[in-house]
Amino acid sequence: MGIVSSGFRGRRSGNPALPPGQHETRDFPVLTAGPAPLIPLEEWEFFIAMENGRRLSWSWEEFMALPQDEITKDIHCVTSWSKLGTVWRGVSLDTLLEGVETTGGFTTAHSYGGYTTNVPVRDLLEGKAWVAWEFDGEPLERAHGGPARLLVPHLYFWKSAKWIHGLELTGKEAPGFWESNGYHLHGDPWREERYS
Ligand SMILES: Nc1nc2c(c(=O)[nH]1)N[C@H]1C(S)=C(S)[C@@H](COP(=O)(O)O)O[C@H]1N2
Ligand SMILES: [Mo]
Repeated sequence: MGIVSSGFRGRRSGNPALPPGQHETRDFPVLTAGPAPLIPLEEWEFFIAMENGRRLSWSWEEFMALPQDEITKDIHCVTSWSKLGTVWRGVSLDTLLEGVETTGGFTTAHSYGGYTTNVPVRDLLEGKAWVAWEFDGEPLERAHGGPARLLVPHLYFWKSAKWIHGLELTGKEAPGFWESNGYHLHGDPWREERYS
């Protein structure tokens, strides 16, 4: 057998960067359930609430003093658009979760404004997730989650909670906003974990 033509790849687009059922978009759609909250930097914090009752938090200034990563990743929305090669700056969850104890291994991300989404700890560590505050070299626009959002690019983009406030470690997986409304508990685009 020679080269298999891309016409025989079923629902694949022919672009190996695109998960099944996705198409590429060049612009950056805004998808928000409800109004965008406004969080002044003086009031902003990022917290981690542990199962044992301990709580860590960083002010904006403290957060900015942490090691910063530049991240180039493809993002995939469950509504079928993907945006390839997006460039971000932020603090990795490896840095933020360093020394944090968890017995359960699950988290609920809490956003300012009340949005929640659940993500297992194993999907946040080893260079897989960030709290991102810069997009394309500019401070993250409010519509896209500024001052800062969670960025978990290997899962569908609903997991990347905009206006992130903090992470609550939980003993078992507690479905967040979209996960309680029919979306998949995990959300891996390469396995098309769209709906439950
Ligand atoms: N706080 C909050 N975060 C959110 C959402 C939301 O409604 N509120 N929508 C999610 C969904 S469904 C998607 S697809 C992405 C959209 O991000 P964007 O508006 O920057 O494209 O944000 C996710 N994070
Ligand atoms: Mo979405």
